[in-house]
Amino acid sequence: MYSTTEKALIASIWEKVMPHTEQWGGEALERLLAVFPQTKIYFKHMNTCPGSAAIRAHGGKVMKAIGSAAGDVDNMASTLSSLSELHAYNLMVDPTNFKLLSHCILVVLANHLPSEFTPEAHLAFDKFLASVAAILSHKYR
Ligand code: HNI
Repeated sequence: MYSTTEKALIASIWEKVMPHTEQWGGEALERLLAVFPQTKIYFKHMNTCPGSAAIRAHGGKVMKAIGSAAGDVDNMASTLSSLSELHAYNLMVDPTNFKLLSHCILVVLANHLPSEFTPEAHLAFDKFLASVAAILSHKYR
């Protein structure tokens, strides 16, 4: 459950991300692969070198999916349901990796939004990303 304040914080951070989904999503995924190189195993079919266009484009897709959840936090589970099936049944991504990606996304937001990313916004967005991760991991149970 999200309070009105948390929803407002998530919406206001998302509003700032929206014009940069591709760029910032790409940066988050690039950071994931650099800082946690064990995650490269899932992207063997792509060029995972720093600056890879494929990784940048994929990061954009991930960030857009996060945006669709941020637009309606009360209905995230249904918004993300097909992605949950994809990650559990087809891609078989170990759920630990969702936490690592969430961390990288928070770092990218803090980098780009030094004044807006207050401790309160950080807390609300971290809670939101933890919900996204929980939903994407749900089908493993
Ligand atoms: Ni993820 C495909 C969203 C975390 C590995 N992933 C997608 C797609 C979206 C997406 C959107 C594209 C689906 C399509 O084309 O129909 N991924 C998300 C979200 C999160 C997430 C919202 C968490 C916040 N994915 C992760 C993590 C990994 C991961 C942590 C592995 C470390 N995802 C993949 C792989 C694909 C993928 C691999 C398929 C890529 C391809 O195109 O072949």
